[in-house]
Amino acid sequence: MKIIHSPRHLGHSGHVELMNGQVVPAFEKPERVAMILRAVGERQLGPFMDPQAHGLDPVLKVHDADFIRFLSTAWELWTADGRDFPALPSFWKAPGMRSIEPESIDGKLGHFSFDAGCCMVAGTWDAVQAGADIALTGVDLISSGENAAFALCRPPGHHAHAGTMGGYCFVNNAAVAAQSFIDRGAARVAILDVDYHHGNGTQSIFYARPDVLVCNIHADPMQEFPYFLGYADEPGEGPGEGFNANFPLRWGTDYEGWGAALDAACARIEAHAPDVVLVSLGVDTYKDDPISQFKLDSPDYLKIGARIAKLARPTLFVMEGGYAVEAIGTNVANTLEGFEQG
Ligand code: OKP
Ligand code: ZN
Repeated sequence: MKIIHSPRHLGHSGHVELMNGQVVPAFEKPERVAMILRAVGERQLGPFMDPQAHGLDPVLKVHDADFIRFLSTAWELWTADGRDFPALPSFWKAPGMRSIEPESIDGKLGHFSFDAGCCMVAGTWDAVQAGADIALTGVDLISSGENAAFALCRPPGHHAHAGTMGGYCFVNNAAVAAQSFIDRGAARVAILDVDYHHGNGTQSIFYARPDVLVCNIHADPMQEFPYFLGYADEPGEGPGEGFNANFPLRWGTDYEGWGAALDAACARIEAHAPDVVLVSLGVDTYKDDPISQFKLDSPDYLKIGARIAKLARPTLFVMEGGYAVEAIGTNVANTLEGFEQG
């Protein structure tokens, strides 16, 4: 399958995050992409290709214009205050406060985020735009008849809401791609999010819609980030009721439990009869992931790919998380190889 990637992600580097209250180097780092490229290259899963520029119109179909304007100007505003170090939000509104975009960059950072997971540097916005173009180029490929493609986006996207960044995610690449499929004539899309963390942004964006089914397999938010969405009793609302399905699993889950949830999610997807399946591909379910608590092993990703192939639909893989850099390449390549052989 074609693998779309760009070196522009390299600009999003040298940033930090808060881990257990301490400032640490970001887990979501450029080496992740280098390791994936190496593994998929060695196994000849390609060919590789560059993304095509699609502009911001398809991004604005799922994201608020004021949020995108903020992302595009945040670094300029931050450095205009004389700050020559990474930008990090640290103020948020409590319920009962007002939803206002302040003039101050610190106020804006809080208004447009839900955590301190979205540190910004000079090259962040360019990397984020490249990520959206990578996902949209994947849509081009599937729309022109390819059976599968891999959009190697970085940073990830599934935690980003229409107007809010968080959890390392700025623009929701999978949501932008799903909406683009609909705008190009797909009647039904299914998003299968297999990242360790619940894809709260993707769920939220499509929560009231029946055309985009969202299925999430993830760590129980009672125990794990994002804590405040991703429970089993979130079926969708209004016309979207019945078109969101969450499969929260406890810390320590291995492939026995995880694979059973995958089967259940795939059954729900088959009932939806989607024109296209979009996989939010996180491999932070891996046993040695430094920020995660599931117990999947590298061979399990072959099984995941094979099960997804059994859906027998055109499939766009969009990269999300995975922080065990030494294994991320193997685990991604195994998923794609399992799909191609399945
Ligand atoms: C992004 B993706 C404090 C712990 C919270 C946020 C995890 C975001 C994961 N830094 N971390 O779903 O892999
Ligand atoms: Zn994750």
